[in-house]
Amino acid sequence: MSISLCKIINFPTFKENRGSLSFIEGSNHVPFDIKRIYYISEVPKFSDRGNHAHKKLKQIFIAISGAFDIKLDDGNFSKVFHLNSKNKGLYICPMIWRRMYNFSSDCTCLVLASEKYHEDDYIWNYSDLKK
Ligand code: T46
Repeated sequence: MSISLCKIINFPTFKENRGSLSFIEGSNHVPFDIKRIYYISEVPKFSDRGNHAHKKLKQIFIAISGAFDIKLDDGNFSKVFHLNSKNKGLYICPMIWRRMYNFSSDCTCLVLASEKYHEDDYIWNYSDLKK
């Protein structure tokens, strides 16, 4: 798996005087069937999250409010994304190391996931990912 498969997906958004509405449609905007949704919030200023890869899991990360940075690494190349829009999602394919950091105090990160939670899907050592 290559980091080049990880990309920003734009969600359709209607901005009006009465507010903004964005939507995400299964087969149109998400390249997998959604089996789980979770969200991360209240991350202290200098904390980070992630620091692992997944064997099979595909995910889309959305900064529903606030902002954070995420560094992706496929063992050969790395890339940093700044997520700060509820209208955009970052698709992450399997076998990508990720570290999320620089969370703003108002940040909530919503994650769409292709599988239910399985502890054995996690790769905890970067050297195992390289192998
Ligand atoms: C990822 C990053 C960005 C569950 O019981 N069910 C769940 O669906 C999830 C996601 C977590 N948990 C439990 C497992 C841990 O005891 O919640 C606790 C905290 O999870 P974790 O340490 O995995 O949190 P992060 O932020 O390091 O990682 C999570 C996701 O696990 C992971 O897939 O990519 O967010």
